[in-house]
Amino acid sequence: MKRKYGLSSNFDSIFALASTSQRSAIHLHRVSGRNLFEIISKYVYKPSNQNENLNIDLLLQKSNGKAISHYVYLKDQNLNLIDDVMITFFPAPKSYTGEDIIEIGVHGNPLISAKLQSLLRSIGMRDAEPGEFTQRAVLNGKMDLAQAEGINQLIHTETLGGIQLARNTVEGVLSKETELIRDQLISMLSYLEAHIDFAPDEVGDYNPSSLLPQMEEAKSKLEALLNTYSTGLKVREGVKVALLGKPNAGKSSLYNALLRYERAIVTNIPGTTRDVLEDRLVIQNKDFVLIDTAGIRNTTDTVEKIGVERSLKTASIADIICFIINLENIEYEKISDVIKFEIKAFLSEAKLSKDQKILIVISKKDLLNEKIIKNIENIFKSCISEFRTEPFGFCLDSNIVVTSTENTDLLSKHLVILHEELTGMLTKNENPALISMRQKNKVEIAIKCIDDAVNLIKQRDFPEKISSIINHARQSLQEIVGEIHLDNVLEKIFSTFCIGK
Ligand SMILES: Nc1nc2c(ncn2[C@@H]2O[C@H](COP(=O)(O)OP(=O)(O)OP(=O)(O)O)[C@@H](O)[C@H]2O)c(=O)[nH]1
Ligand SMILES: [Mg+2]
Repeated sequence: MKRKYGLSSNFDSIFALASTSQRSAIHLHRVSGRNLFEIISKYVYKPSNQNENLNIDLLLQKSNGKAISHYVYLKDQNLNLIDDVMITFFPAPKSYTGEDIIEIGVHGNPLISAKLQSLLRSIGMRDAEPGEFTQRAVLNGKMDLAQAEGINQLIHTETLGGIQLARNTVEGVLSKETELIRDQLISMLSYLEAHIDFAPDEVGDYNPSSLLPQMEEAKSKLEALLNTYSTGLKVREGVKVALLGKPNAGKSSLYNALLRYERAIVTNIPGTTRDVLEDRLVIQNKDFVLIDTAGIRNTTDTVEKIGVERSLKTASIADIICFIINLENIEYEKISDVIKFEIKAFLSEAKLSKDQKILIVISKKDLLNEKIIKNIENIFKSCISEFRTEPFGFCLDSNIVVTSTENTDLLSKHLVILHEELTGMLTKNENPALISMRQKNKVEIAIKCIDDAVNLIKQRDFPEKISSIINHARQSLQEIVGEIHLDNVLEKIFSTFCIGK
């Protein structure tokens, strides 16, 4: 049967163990190359008659060129049995790489895998480099470079959010968005090129300022795309939630309660926590990194002092600060002053930035009287206007949460809301997101080029110059999805892949 092979068909056949190499139920080996089925057919035997080869060609004809799986006996050149295996044939071009692919599932013993691999080597195949299967898929037009990066992230990401972003990229959401912006640039280029090549009576008067609105639009789309990188990092790595406050506020107790196990040491001695603790936390499929810190106070204790410095450092890198206030044993009339004093002291010490969120959490609810619990929201509302004038007081969430360690549902709910505010639509819809530094750099170059082009237009510079710089922006966007001519760039990208992918 004649099959179409892609660009990479001049390459040799490659193989790799695509699953774990540890002892396990199955070891899955993957082979990709040209005319693979013919080569391998000599070693594949029918289980019903172990002296008769399986007629792969006939099977593929019956399946109309679709992938087929078979239970077979695999023997080496000396007719020694390697293993009874499940083998799947994926004919070119409808395979992952665009070449013929064979997947062989042997019993998951490293010795059996070694026997299979030595057979493959002895018949002229070689061990694949990391990511080489996907590289061939890109070369054969099965996917673009951005999608390939999505595949790599799908495997490496450690969060549910990361999986969703990677999935969107694999589905081509980012590729489509860059294509749309690139098309806009191409339409500007065609206007400029027309005026370079033709006289005004043929193509109308030359008025490059007419391109400015389109340029603004392309730039704002690119800037929105650029922002998805840092937001995407929050989604992928988890939104950082730091529990901060004075000693004994109940930070470590809430840390344990949210994690649902006794991770941090809790005592009634103020200054118990000295170091920063970090753990992953998932609430309603949202990924967080929960951080417990040492209580902030003036202290002469050397170790505690270092702990406090670390707490303040953590405050500066957290996405959400849960500022914990303990109102245990505070008279009702003094509550407002205590809240104001603690928040002001914190805001004056911590170095915050405008995109952080602060949620005020009143701890030890079970120790507070009903009057406090009932009126705390109103008391807080009357305080909050004062904080607006404080540096970074505007980061304060206008909500206040009263919680005990017994029931943290309300606190969790607020964390989910703040997560959504920080990550926006990125986790909700199939929105494009930049998922690698490489992609981010390409978008930054395109934005810079558009800025330069706008300046050239305003200075009434030559259309050739404007065109050349817009073309550079177009090329940079093109490189997000592919069209990279430098082999070393490709090599760098695929070197971070797993072997067998
Ligand atoms: N009744 C009650 N006690 C609590 C609650 N949360 C914390 N506590 C108690 O408050 C004390 C201090 O709790 P921690 O969680 O260690 O406080 P912390 O803020 O981590 O303190 P440092 O590590 O010293 O900064 C402990 O005795 C806890 O048992 C709560 O919701 N209810
Ligand atoms: Mg603690």
